Amino acid sequence: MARSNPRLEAALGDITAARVDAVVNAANRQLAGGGGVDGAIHRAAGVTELQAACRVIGECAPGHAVATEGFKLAARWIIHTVGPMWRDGAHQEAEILASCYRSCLAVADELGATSIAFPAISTGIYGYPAQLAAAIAITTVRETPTDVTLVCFVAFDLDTFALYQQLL
Ligand code: AR6
Repeated sequence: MARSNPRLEAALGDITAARVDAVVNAANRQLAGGGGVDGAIHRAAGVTELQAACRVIGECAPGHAVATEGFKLAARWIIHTVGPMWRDGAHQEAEILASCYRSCLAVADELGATSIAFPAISTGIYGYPAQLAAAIAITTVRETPTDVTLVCFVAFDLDTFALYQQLL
């Protein structure tokens, strides 16, 4: 299939309701579940099933991505990626965050997913400044060759939504 630029959209709301092939989870290295969007995805997909699938995979290093089924989600797959914990910006945070977006698109291509929804990876519990993270998210997706045709950036708060709208 010819690679062309995907359509990029911003949305406001709960990513667990996204009608896409693949929903991205902002996970931790242990894939152990947690709070924030990770907790919401586990609850919506089914905690027992998703935890079991994650246990089979084991770990995921920051900047990488792995896939499980979507279980009870409308989405067929969940792509789990581990963002950087923000320290001061001098610890490869930007490189690792960009790598998350690239890795998720690569996994989506392997799966044959053509639509994907991203949360604002690392901007919650991991403390990444939202404006910097939004710029990396959109720039990286724009620069990454992929067969995905629709990328939706799902904000959970109005400020993040406004950032995406400005950048798109
Ligand atoms: N839909 C869309 N976005 C959401 C939702 C939701 N249902 N819930 C929260 N967000 P965070 P991180 C937004 O903390 O910073 C977990 O414990 C949230 O407002 O979920 O990458 C993991 O297990 C923020 O904008 O992820 C890790 O330990 C964004 O999602 C750790 O948190 C990311 O916030 C990962 O931290």
